[in-house]
Amino acid sequence: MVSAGETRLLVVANRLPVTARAHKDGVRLAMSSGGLATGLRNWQERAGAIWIGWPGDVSRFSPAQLADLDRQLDRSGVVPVHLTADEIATYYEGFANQVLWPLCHYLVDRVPVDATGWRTYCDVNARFADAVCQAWRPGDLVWVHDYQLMLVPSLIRERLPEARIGYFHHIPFPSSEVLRILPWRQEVLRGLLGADVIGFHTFAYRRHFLTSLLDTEGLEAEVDTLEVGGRTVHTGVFPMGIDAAHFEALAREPETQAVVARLREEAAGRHIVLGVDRLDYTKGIPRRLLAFERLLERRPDLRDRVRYVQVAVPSREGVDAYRSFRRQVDELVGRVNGRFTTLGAVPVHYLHRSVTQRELVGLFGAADVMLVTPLRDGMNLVAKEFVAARPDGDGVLVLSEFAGAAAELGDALIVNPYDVDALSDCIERALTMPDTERRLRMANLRARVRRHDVHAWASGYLGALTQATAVATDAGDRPVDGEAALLAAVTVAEPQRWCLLLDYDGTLTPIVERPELATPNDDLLDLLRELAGAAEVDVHLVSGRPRDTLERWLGSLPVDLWAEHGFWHRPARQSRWESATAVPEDWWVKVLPILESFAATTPGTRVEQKSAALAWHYRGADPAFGERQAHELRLVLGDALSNQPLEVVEGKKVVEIRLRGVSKAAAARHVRRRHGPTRQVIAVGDDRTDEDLFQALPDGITVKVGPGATAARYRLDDVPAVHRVLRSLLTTWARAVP
Ligand code: GDG
Repeated sequence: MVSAGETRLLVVANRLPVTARAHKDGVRLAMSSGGLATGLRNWQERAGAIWIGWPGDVSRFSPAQLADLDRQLDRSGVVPVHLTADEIATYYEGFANQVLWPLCHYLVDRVPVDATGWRTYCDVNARFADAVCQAWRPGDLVWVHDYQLMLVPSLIRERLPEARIGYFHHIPFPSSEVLRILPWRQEVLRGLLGADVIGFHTFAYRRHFLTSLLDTEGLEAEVDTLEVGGRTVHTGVFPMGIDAAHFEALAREPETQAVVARLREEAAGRHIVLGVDRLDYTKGIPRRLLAFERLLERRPDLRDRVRYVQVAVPSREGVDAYRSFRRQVDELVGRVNGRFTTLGAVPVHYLHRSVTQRELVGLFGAADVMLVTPLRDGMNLVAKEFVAARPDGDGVLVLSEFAGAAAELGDALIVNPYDVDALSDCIERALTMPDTERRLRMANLRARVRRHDVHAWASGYLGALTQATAVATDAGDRPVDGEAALLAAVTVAEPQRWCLLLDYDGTLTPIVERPELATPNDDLLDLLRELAGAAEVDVHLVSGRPRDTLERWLGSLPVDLWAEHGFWHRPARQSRWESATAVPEDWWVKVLPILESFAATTPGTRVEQKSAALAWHYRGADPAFGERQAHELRLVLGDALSNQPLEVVEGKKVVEIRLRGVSKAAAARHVRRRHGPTRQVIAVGDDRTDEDLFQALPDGITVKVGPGATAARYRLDDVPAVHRVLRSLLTTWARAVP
């Protein structure tokens, strides 16, 4: 595995963590420390990180200032992708923020009817990919960020097939029913699949992504990985944290304590309820104001005892929806204040501006109740910052169930932000919560936020990316693609006496919808007969199928048959089957009813009974439902089979339960016992169960059919390729024998 100490990181994000200001002689560059930059600090110090992205609007810079900017960026390890005003209006404000942003936040009515910008989105994504390809060196890790750049992973992959690419999605990934509204859903999904590791904040987002792939592309995940064009794509859940130590230290500084004291003094004994958000329609500000209004209606006694401070940071003001949203919020604030302001107090203090980080932490420290009630939010870091900024262990967090943070911060008061009455009750509950409960909840929240901070997040993600791509950097560990390489290996191998161990389904015949229809055709039977008839060649068919099927289909051939994954063996030219292990009589009693109940409730599935195994086949089920049921079945079996001599084996669209220790490796052991090293073994298979065979033959010529991770040394694309190779071998062997 490559360690951080040796590996450069290319971070690709729409906006660079820099601000450039022009002055008369040139440009002043300030690096800002956003969450991501902070999380990568350790990596940057050890191995170096190069940032690639948009440095902001530099349209007013003179040519000399632009040249100065590029020089300084270069010195700071930053590669700028300059965007024109038109590109920003179309790609960023147009497509990313007017189409993808509302869609991912389930606010489909906000998507303009004349959604435009797709072409520019593609072009700008291509420009980012160009910049990455130019900066890239073999071994680098590339980490692409967020919804503005969803096509970049595949655009890089096309040009640098061996690149190690990660992608992290910072906003919600919507349900597949919402994503399918997007006319370019397929392009966007395919864009992401260029990555090796696709990261999300929550399990739900990952689930939605995988369901979208199944619905749109027919691509199925095995737990959390996907096989795409011969590559393995991993998906993972990495909830982003904050620099908790920094917020805590800032909160303890005397200057910050002074801000807290001043805010409390100004509130003159009133409770402070706080909201801090970008002024964005996803953040739930109008319903929050309505809930506060309702509270003051219901509880006149609170009217002069609570102050609600709302910081609304100006955001995306170039987008129409944000301008009209601002008016809506202004009006609501005016209405609540018009109704409830007294000569002594204004209930809502509304700041439409940003604040310094010290003011922000001061506000956190002064608040009795923090309202984080977005309608949807990828994570929401403000919730975590509030918690970290409370070393006094006090304060109540009210958190929307639709913020990613809710999946982690169960000790907050969790609320449905669409339910104005519930939100109003929740604010009341927070204001009147007993001291011990407040402190207990806050203590639990603080433990979580401190432990899972931004450093843990960045190293967790990059660790996963490093590990997932470690094989790709070591060509020696990878199966060699292609028929030519395999034939060359056979031709040079000594001795020239052979054992062929061949799987059946998916290797010699294509996988079919109904397994009973996979009968061998005459071509295949001829091929196998000729192979078995060649001098010094033994052929073994090693299948998961039951004895009677193999006998019916292949019994007339002079080959060894292995049924039920090596449990039964019928030597060539004999009629008796021998079992490899003694089978306890009632081993299936517990398992069969479970499988039958799954077959009954999952249309299109069926149970197969074998001597030493039971299998639940779900190829005929609705793909998504079948996968979900298979997952459920594994969980149920996990409980039911503990302490039993049984194991669960995954196959293609089949969950199989078999006696522990029974595997195709039995066939490998048999030929080794019988012939020792005097015969070279070629083993060919496509399924997980064939991996047992490959692993038992470390010095054999092992061949995986189709994509996917494998222990095999060679890879063939498909069944026709297997037939071609076997035919060529026949010719080679015929020539070798006089
Ligand atoms: C996206 C996702 C996800 C805000 N106002 C001021 C200020 N801030 C800082 C906060 C916080 C950050 O901005 C906002 O982060 P959020 O997480 O709340 O939201 P988004 O910007 O929408 O970010 C989001 C995030 O990506 C990370 O993956 O959590 O769900 O939408 O750090 O403190 N900072 C200062 N003054 C302000 O007025 N100094």
